[in-house]
Amino acid sequence: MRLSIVLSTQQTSFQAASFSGGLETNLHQIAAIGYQGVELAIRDPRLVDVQQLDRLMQQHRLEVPAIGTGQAWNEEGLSFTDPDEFVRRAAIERIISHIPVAAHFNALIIIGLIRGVIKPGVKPEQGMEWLAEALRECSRAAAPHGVRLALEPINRYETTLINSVDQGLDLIQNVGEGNFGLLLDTFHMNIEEARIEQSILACGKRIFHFHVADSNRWYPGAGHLDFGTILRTLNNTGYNGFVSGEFMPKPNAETAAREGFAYLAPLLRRISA
Ligand code: LER
Ligand code: MN
Repeated sequence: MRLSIVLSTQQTSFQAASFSGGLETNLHQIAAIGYQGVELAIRDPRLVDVQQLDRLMQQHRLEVPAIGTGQAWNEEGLSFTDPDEFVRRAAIERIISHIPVAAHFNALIIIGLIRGVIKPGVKPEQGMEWLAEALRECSRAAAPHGVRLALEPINRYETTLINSVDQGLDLIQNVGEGNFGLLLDTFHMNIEEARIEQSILACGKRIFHFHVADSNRWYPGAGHLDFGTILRTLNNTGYNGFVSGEFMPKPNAETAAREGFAYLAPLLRRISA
């Protein structure tokens, strides 16, 4: 397991984007701290120069394990479960438009808040049906390119759809595509799961990606989560992807990234020794 950190390619209103804006400076800092990957939050792939990004990644020897897509919901209101079929279609097309970028970097596509929330007047069963259909369509479009999709169970204060790992596993059954799995985030699990380690084991090989923040959504080590047992359990599932820091830039982005790395890197070394 290696460490990456979330970086928004645009300025964003999302609180836990560890870094945002000033791409070159941020990549330089991230690589200098010792991270081996950078998870890119991209609102719209049309606004991104992939060749330039690729040059920067190579220059700083950084991989891109995953692409975050939630800004299309936060900033444009696109969602798989909006009552307006044109909004749902635009959300599906937006996710499909990430596929070439994801394929280029061998990254997976994160389905976070673009799943939406159940809006007034929409029956929950209808919302779940739209969600499963959209995920099936996007997974099928991504499969021939070798791209995987990972849906993130997100706590109840941010969405009404898929808060827990159990609900995520039911959705996986329902969608029924091999390239569709889950992204687990310790911040959300701390709110929704009875026992974080058990939920990690229950998800097993369907863990496609992993976010870390402490209980207070500060960098790991700043709260009261037991990352020793959490990461050992993750390792025991056979997961060997990136552990990606998604925490608030507090007291500032660089200090948070440095402290998080200083806490996690020795832990990961011990676990894999
Ligand atoms: C995104 O990865 C996340 O964890 C959510 O809290 C987005 O709002
Ligand atoms: Mn997350």
